[in-house]
Amino acid sequence: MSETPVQLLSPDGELTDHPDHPLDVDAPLVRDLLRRMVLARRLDEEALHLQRQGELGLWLQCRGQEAAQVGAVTALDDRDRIFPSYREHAAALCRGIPPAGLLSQWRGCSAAGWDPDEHRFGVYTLVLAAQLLHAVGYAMGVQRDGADEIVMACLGDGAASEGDASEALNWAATTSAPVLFLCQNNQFAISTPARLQQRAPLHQRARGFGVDAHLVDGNDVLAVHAVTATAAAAVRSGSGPVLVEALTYRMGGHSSSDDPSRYRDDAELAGWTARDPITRVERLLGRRGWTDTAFSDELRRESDELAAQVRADCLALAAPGIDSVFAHVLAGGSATVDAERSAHAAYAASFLD
Ligand SMILES: Cc1ncc(C[n+]2csc(CCOP(=O)(O)OP(=O)(O)O)c2C)c(N)n1
Repeated sequence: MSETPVQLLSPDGELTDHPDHPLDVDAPLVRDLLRRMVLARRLDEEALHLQRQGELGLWLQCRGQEAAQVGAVTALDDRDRIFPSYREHAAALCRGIPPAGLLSQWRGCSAAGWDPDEHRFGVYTLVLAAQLLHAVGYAMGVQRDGADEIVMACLGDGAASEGDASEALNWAATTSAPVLFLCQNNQFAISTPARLQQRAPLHQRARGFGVDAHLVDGNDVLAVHAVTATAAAAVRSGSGPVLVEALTYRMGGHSSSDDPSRYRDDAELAGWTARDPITRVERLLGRRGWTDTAFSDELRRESDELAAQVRADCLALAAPGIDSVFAHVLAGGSATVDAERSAHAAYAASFLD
């Protein structure tokens, strides 16, 4: 049987304390978390519009998952390393990745639009769960170097069904690697509901591997922030990996290519809409008198500006020359790749236009 998820903020905006996950909640913290979620949602919406207008090949919305990502990343230190999957746009914004960097992959302009070292944020991984093994391997290196950082590895409920996920959990447990696994259980793996692909909830499965685990309301940014802070402190103390399962909901389709109304019903969607991560924080700010017109006007202005910037930056992304495909195959180059580059150049030159 699954346990009750940790919650600090009810969907009505009512705040309660949790004995195991204390958090000093004040206006600056709540405003900061809200701002990050609002900007992430605006980026997400604008990117979807761009996809619909043919400017992006594909977009995978993170709408609904802003609290899980913002709550978790803001509970880490900047030096901690994150290994994302492919829907972590809100997390990426928290790490200062420029929106154009995020969009360039989905516009087909690059395989990764940012420097993972600069932002301490790995490239998006589309092969499910592969990043978990990268994260554990990296964390084992951190451990051997005695480096002052921990690693956060992101996965979805669907990725948890991959063999690589079990392998990563087991390796992390047996080596006591400093990894915090963040599972955003958004209820679906494309069209497959989580209940059809697991008999035991993921937080329980993690414990079976010897990985301590927490279950949290993933639409409650304060709860995710508090639980991740507890988990990060444990991982940092050297006591081994921890998994945080954030129960959330993917409000959009799996990607801009599918129609979610084919596999889920309106009542379910309405139930989760009532638990929207942004609305409940706005309610808290209202209840406490922590908001005013100046704050909301400024946030609206900032998000309009972001949307305009996202659009302008996207349209300015130039298609890469074919040479770049050959340039990044092998460090130092190779005669075979050079021959292939020449063969392609000759082929391209054979066309009349
Ligand atoms: C190894 C592998 N198998 C299958 C796929 C196809 N695939 C892409 S996304 C996806 C579902 C992922 O669901 P989840 O991990 O819950 O993440 P979400 O997309 O819901 O964020 C699948 C099966 C893949 N990308 N990689």
